[in-house]
Amino acid sequence: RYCNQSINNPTNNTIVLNGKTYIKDDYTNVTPRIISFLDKKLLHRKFHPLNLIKQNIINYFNKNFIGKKGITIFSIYEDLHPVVTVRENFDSLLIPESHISRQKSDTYYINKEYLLRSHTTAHQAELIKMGLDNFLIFGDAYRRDEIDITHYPVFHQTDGVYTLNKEQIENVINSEINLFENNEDTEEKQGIHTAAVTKFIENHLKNTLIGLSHHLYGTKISHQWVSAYFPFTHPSWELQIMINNEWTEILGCGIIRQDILKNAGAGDRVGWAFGLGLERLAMQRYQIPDIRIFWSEDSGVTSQFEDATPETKIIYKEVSPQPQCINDLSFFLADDNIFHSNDFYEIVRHVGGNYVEQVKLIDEFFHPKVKRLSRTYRIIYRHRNRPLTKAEVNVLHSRIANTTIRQFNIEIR
Ligand code: FA5
Ligand code: MG
Repeated sequence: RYCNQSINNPTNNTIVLNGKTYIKDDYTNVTPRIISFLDKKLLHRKFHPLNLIKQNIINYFNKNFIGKKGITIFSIYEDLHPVVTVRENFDSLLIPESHISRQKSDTYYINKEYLLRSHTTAHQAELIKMGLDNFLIFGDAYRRDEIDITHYPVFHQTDGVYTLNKEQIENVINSEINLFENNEDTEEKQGIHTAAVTKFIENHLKNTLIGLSHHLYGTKISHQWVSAYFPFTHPSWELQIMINNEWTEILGCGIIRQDILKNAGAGDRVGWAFGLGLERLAMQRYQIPDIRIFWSEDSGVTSQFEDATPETKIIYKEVSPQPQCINDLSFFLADDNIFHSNDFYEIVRHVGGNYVEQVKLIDEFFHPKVKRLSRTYRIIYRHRNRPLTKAEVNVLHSRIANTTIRQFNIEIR
């Protein structure tokens, strides 16, 4: 895995991904840069905003869909590899041969058979075939898209699928229902579905997703359903919510095409599916202004989400483009003056002012020989408008040390 860069050089005619070798052909358009994103795994990073949103969505489904045995009925998939077949990404979802998303200009192909999934929906048919009735998929998706503050060639999606058979629906509505008939498709429904079952799934789908948006944005938001088109659902809708006085699309959804269920061996079931972009949700929830911020390793960004839970209200603060200057301060505390870290932070704030971006305790231990408590604080200096010189940071750092000596009688190590 770690040698992707050297293996995937342009003179070589193979690409190695996840231990598997692919032979390049005239479809190949993935670049080493795009391939390098496969190892980033943002959704798995603790305290990453996308991970927090993921947890939040999982919490909603866990809370609202408890089965007979007291456990959630949605299985969760978050480790499915993003290299999939053309069949999985397109054919299994009834996406026609001529659809524009299949073009080399829109999708990252490994070769004519394999590609980097352009949506997490790519796994839907396969999971249904495995016998799963209800599931959520989380993963990275890849598209040769425009690049602006809301689009990036690599982003993250969630798909949800919920299916039931006749008996399960009858248990819910407490009366008999016919699922299937044999008619032509209309704008309102698939020809194979009865009007009654179409209405039942539509209501269940809309209630579930309005519940999800209330869970994420609070119950005061306004929403509207707009008709949409996807080859794999009919009818289909987009859910829009009002954010800063603007209608914003947050997800696409619809009633699963019965042919997909039939082909996957679940023709006796009916159901709904939805798909949403996680960056879009996170940008709204945390007021993150630019999609590139999700890829930042700058501690000025990552520290803002540290120790957060999915419920924590965080408003993202813009980070200075100036370089950081990191200085540690280690000292022994006086036996009779074990002060609180907040008291030290007060000194840093007072002396360092706007030159300090972050300060935190990074180490504390009791020294067995000298029998004294030792602490190390890390201070990250960064000015918003200009780079700092090492010399001026050293002056500030000494001033903080001297003030702490005077106030708490510490001994610098
Ligand atoms: C889909 O991808 C469908 N698979 C969703 C779906 C699933 C519908 C199941 C019905 C049933 P769409 O192309 O609209 O739909 O993408 C879904 C979301 O992905 C978008 O709303 C957007 O939030 C996000 N997205 C798409 N392209 C990008 C991009 N380049 N950068 C960031 N986010 C993107
Ligand atoms: Mg869309």
